[in-house]
Formats: sequence, C-alpha cells, structure tokens
Amino acid sequence: MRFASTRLRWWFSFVFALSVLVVGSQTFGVAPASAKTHEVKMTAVETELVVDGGGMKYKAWTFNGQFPGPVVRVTEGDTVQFTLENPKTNVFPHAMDFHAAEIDFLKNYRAINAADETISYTFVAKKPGVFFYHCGAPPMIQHVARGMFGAIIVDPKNEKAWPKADREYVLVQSELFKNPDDVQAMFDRKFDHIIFNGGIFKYHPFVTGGHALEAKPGERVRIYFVNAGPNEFSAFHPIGEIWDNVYESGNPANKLSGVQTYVVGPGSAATFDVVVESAGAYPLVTHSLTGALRGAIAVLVATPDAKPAPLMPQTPWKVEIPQTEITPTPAP
Ligand SMILES: [Cu+2]
Repeated sequence: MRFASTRLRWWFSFVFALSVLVVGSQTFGVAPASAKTHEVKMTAVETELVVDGGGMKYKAWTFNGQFPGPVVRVTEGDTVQFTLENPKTNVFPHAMDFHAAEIDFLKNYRAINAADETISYTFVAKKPGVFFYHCGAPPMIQHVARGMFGAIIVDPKNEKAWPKADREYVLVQSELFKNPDDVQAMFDRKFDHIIFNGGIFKYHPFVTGGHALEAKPGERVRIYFVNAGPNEFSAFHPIGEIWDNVYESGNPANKLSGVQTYVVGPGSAATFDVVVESAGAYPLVTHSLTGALRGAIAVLVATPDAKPAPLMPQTPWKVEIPQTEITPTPAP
C-alpha cells in the first residue's frame, strides 16, 4: 500500500513536471529557425515491471519508471538542461551519462544518493544522430542490465541531409538477466534473454501480448537503433529485406547503402532505413541467433491499413505507466 501511494505520488509529480515542460516549451519557445533550449528532467525509479506477455515481473531500475527510459528528442545545436533526481524512495545511487554530450565525465556523470539528491548539467547537442544514454553508477554493468538506459535523437539541423522518413521507430536492444542481483552472471555474459524495448518478443505478433510494428508498403521506415548491452554486440538484420541505408551513430554524413546486416556494439547506435517493397512480414532481428531466439525479434508488418504509431510502441502487458517522449519534436 505504501509502495502504491509512493508510486502514485511520484507519477502525479512526474505528469505535472512534464506538463510544465510541454506547456513551457510551447509558450516560451524561441523561433523555430534558431537553436532551442530544452529542460529535461528525469527521476531514477527502482520499480517492478512486466517484461513479457505471460506477466513475468522484473525488478528494474529505470528512468521515470520506463524500461527503456523516455526518448529525448532535440535538434542539432540545441541546448539540453538536464536534471536527474534520485528520490529517497529508492535504495541505490544513480547517475546519467548522455552519449550525445561532450562534457566532463567526472563532474557531470557522478552518482547521486537516494536521498532526494539531484544533479544538473547542461550540454549542447553538437552532433546529429541517435545516441545512447545510461546510468553510470557502480557497478555500471548492473545499472545498465537492470534497465537504466534510453535513446536521445539529435535531428540534423539540415532536414535535407537525408531522405524524409514516412515512419519512425526507436528500438533499444539489451540483455535481460533473470536474477537482477547476480552481477557475476552479468560479468560472465550469462544472459537469459535479448530484448527490444524492455520486452521479450514484445513486437512478435505470434507471442501472447506481442504486437507487430506496422508500416505501409512503399514507406521509408526509419529505425533509430540503440544497443544498450551491457555486453553483447547486435547484428541487426531485416529478414526479407535489405537496409536501403544505414547511418553510423545516426549521422547523415555516415551513410552506407544496401546493407544486409550491420553490427552495433554495446553503447553504440545507428539509424536504419528500409523501404518495404511489398505487403508482408519482415522480422527485424539480431542475427546473433542466440539473441534473436531468446527474445530479440521485432516483426515489421507492411499493410495498407497501417496506422500512425509512436516512436516506441507499447504492448498490452505494459499498462501501468504510459510511454512518454520527453521533448516534443521541434516544429519544422
Ligand atoms: Cu542507476
């Protein structure tokens, strides 16, 4: 009961903070042509989340109660004013490391205690792309394995730097260790599952509770792909298709064409464009098959009826906290 009320209180304060952010950015936002400043606040939340359609619970450590954390989206040249809070309802120290930032690690990425401590820092997102963010509190391998990570998209300032996407998704790959306290298993790479967006076969339509990612035939589908690790490499491949373009770290300047499989190491990211030629099913997998067959299959279904979808679609098993995207997409 205490847990429920704490959580409720946290949730209301989060919704309030978010509405202030959203309203603030709409009311006081500067002209679209110039760089913006985004206030991004996150709260470390140690909580229990469901990670498969059978209701399996996992003692996750999260940003904002989400596994992965919220997608942060800014434009190249924008400033991010970031604050992390570690409420006293938690037990462990936590921290935040943004791979999109170029700032002093010692000063900014230090861990803060579960005593309502906060840490704030500011960075300019100078390079476009898709970047990993994660908790760096020791042991970092455990904080990453338990879910303290997410994606930040830095859209290129020049929209014409690459083709316009018709549809966009974010996929974050990670390893799931059944016993979240077994740090030795993490060092020994004894993972039980490889998952996308915090769920085992979350986007596999043949699995209970799973729901495919959708697109219309002929659409350019852009996948912002992050590999959280903590240890395994991803060999990202679209079964039945070929990546039209792959952009290393999501930077339009790093363009590859006609790629079957592209390796994304732990702590790295890339942006994948696929134009689905015809209606059908196209499983997106890590072709490291021990990972695919233990959870890392996301089926992209091309159908003329495909509806608009959020960047990180949620499935029926994830109902307690709706997904949020912390920073609104900048106006064109
Ligand atoms: Cu942490």
